[in-house]
This record gives sequence, structure tokens and C-alpha cells, in this order.
Amino acid sequence: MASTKKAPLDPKKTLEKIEEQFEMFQILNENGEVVNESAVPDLSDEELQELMRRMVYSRILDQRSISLNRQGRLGFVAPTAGQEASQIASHFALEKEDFILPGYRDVPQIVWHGLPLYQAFLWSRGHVEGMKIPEGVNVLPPQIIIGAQYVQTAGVALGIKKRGKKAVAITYTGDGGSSQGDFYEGINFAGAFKAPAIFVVQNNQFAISTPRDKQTAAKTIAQKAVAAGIPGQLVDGMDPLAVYAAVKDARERAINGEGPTLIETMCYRYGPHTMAGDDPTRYRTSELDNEWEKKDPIVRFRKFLENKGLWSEEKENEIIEQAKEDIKAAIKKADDTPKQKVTDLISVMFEELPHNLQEQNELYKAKESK
Ligand SMILES: Cc1ncc(C[n+]2csc(CCOP(=O)(O)OP(=O)(O)O)c2C)c(N)n1
Ligand SMILES: [Mg+2]
Repeated sequence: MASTKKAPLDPKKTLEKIEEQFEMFQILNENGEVVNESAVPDLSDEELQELMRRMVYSRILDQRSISLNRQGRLGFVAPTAGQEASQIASHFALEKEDFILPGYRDVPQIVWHGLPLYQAFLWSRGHVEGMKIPEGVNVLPPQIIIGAQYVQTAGVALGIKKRGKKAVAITYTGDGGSSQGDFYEGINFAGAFKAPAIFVVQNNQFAISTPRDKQTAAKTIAQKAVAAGIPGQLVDGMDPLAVYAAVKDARERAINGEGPTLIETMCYRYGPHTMAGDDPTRYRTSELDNEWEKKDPIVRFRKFLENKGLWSEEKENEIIEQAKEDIKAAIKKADDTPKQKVTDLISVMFEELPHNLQEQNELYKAKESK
């Protein structure tokens, strides 16, 4: 007779043990005080100021993009305010030779990586000139298909590895994106091939109107790394120093041949999902908005820098003015770009046009020359 002794199965405990290990990594608290001294990254005073400059600039770019959209001068705009630490501080840990595979909200990172601002504006308008990315700027067009950039990143990272380059491919998606099949395929493949990839999930708590707790039963998104056999890190995405340190660490391991990392940045978008018309008051409470605004990355970092004597109102105002001037010049340059023709759109798709597109191209060429 078979033994009636119960096997000591406890898969629930296994899960709990895994989940409790995913603690949120933080260096600066909401008051800009260092709470994790040993983790403070080695950045010079100038670098700290530069990081702040870029976050302030990004906030202004967001505000101006929203108003340009309202004036009908921009097309697609996905607001970024609240996500500056997740976006700018993660980018700050990269090098020029690294590749960025952005989602639609990640325009600031690709602009800081070298995409001229007027081209980002043209992209917003759906103009083909927007994504003719200059030589040497390692950026792919922002992905609209949720999560697709994760699979592409595994491929780009494998390519980097095969060429023996000391660089990484970094990609961004959202909490919603982490539910897509592409998310799992990307992290799994990169893990299997130890490809130098950094997978960032900017968990801004909502996928349009769907809250994070309806997205997954998992306690954290970072723990999804466990199934792919890669390191996962949960980070305070409103803390620029923590985000910077986590990405820097992931980058170092990646270029040392140790493979990819999944990083979840806990953050919030203050604005709507996009400027296409969703109303956040229909799916968020003002209490929740207020709670997150207290964690603001720029306020927090300003306090930190002021305490070190590295920041002033004057300095910040100069940056704001500079950003506004740059944006004005960039929108003018976008306006001055010749209007897109149908043949521009057709001819940009292939190096050599297939037969049917050649026919269409000829047809439109004739129309456009009238
Ligand atoms: C494959 C696919 N499904 C659905 C959509 C429609 N869609 C656009 S944005 C979005 C929500 C994404 O949320 P999240 O990943 O959290 O990113 P966030 O916008 O919050 O930055 C959805 C479902 C899409 N673009 N692609
Ligand atoms: Mg989201």
C-alpha cells in the first residue's frame, strides 16, 4: 500500500518567499534626504546638476508639448510629468553607444540621446522626416504596439553581443505592457542568450484607465524576472538617484557578460494617458494624485541639491527659459519642414520598392507634380 504520508508541498510559501525579497530600492526619501548612504552613486556636483537640469527641461518640454497639442500644432503627445526620474535618470546611466528602444511616452530619453527636438515634433505629427534618425544616434522609433519593443530589444542586445561591443540595449514599457506576451518572450530570450539588455517597466499605476491591481496577481512586476532566470529590481521611480544607481548597476553587469535585468520603477503620470482625450478624473481620485505629487522627483531632487548648496531658483529659471527657447526654435524648424507628400511616405518604406508600391508611387508622383 502506498504511504499516506503527505508530501511537504507548500508552493504558496515558495511564492511568498520570492515576493518578500522584492523590496523597493530607494536612496532619497520624499524630503530629499539620503536614506541609503552606501548606495549613493558616485556622481560629481556637475553631474548631479546636469541630471536636475535635464529633469526640469523635460517637465517644461511636457508642459509645452501639451499646450502645442491643444493649439493643434502637435499630433500625438503622451504626457511625461511625474516620470522624470524614471525616464531621465535611467537615461543618465547610459552611454552614447547604447541603444534605446522606446515606447510612445519615452520621447525625452531619445531626445537626450541625440534625436533633434524638431524631429521629435515631426514624429508627433506623423511626418516621415521625424524618424529619419541621424547616423550615430542609437535610437529606434517609439513603439506604439504595447510591449513589442521588448522582443526587438532582445534581438538588438544579441546583435551587440555578437559584435563584441561594450554596450547595452535598453527598453521601456509600462505596467500594462508587462502583461503582453512580447514582454515575457523578450526577457526570456535575452536571459537564455545572456544578451546585454535592460528592460525597464515604468509602473505608473495605470494602463490608460486600468489600475495596476487589475493587471496581474503578482505583488510586483519586478518579480516576473524570476521566471526568466534574470535579476529583477523594484525601484522607487520618483527617486532619481535610486533609478540611476539601478540602471548603472544593470548596465555594468550587462557589459560584463552577465545578461539582462528587469527594472520596475514605481512612478505616476500626473496628466492624462495621452492628449487624445481620456479624462483621468474618471478613473483616479484626487487623493491618489495628491499622494503621488508629494513624491515628486523634481521637488525631491531640488531639496537634495539645495542642501548641498548646488541649486538655486535663479539656475532653475535659466533652464526653464532655455528650454522654452529651444522648443520655440524646434517647432519653427518643424513648421519649416516641407509638408509630407504621399510619395515621401511610400518611398521611405523600402530601399527598393516592390512592384505594387512602385506603381502607386508613380501614380502619386504624377498627381503631386500637377
Ligand atoms: C498590442 C496593443 N494593445 C493595445 C494597445 C492600446 N493601448 C495603447 S496604450 C495602452 C495602455 C498601456 O499602458 P502601460 O503599458 O501601463 O503604459 P503607460 O501608457 O501607462 O505608460 C493600450 C492598451 C496598443 N497600443 N497595442
Ligand atoms: Mg502604465
